[in-house]
Amino acid sequence: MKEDEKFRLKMMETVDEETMEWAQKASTEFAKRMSYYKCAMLEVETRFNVLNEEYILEHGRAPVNSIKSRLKTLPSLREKLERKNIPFDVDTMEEQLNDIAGVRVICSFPEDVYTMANAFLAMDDIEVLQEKDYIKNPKPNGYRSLHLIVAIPVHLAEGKRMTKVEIQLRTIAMDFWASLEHQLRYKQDNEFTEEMATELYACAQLSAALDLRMDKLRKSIQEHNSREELP
Ligand code: 0O2
Repeated sequence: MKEDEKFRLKMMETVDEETMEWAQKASTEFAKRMSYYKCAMLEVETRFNVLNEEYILEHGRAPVNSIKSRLKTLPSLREKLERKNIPFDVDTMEEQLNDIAGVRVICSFPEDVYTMANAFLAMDDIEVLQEKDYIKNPKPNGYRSLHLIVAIPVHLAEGKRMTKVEIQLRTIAMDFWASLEHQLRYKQDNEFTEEMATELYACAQLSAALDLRMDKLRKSIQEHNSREELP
């Protein structure tokens, strides 16, 4: 199946009739804008893959464990616009929403998160629009990640188009907690009680402690190896 067809099917996967009607009103322009977001997302992914390769060559280990990308689906876009009281119009959508394209970079160690983020942000054609460091300042529920909103150029036949992408950088431990927390919070039919929130917060503390411990271990292995290499 061609990439375009796969993309179209993915977009339509969860769409109900009403949403389809809503989307069709602006279909051509909408599809065009979504394809720019897809290109921007691929561009961000490629740049992190390149940084990862370069790091492997220099240091012999991979700072990036995996990269996940997603385009917001039509129902999710519509829900967000309605929640924020934003009328559906492709220009307004582009102006007001920062997370239509999202890339999640899962790193091995906390230090890798900052190494990768800094190397990416140092690229001279990237515009940083927003930075939220939930690693240095975790959310009250314990959520940790580094969030960046950037604009990256997409080179089209008619010229360059700066396109917004939300990038979330986190460690494997941070991702493990966030994925399960998201699952528990959204899949739960029952009320989310104070006790459950406290337990989740305790798990977040455990995951942060695990990150610190693994990082310490990495550093001591590195120090040990460099001592061994001394003449
Ligand atoms: P999805 O499906 O992952 O996209 P905004 O998006 O600007 O309206 P906000 O709160 O200012 O909202 O943005 P923020 O704090 O940067 O968080 C946006 C995204 O971070 C969320 O997107 C989640 O992916 C993730 N996130 C933030 N807080 C939490 C949390 O407590 N738990 C988990 N598991 N993820 C979190 P969406 O749109 O919620 O969902």
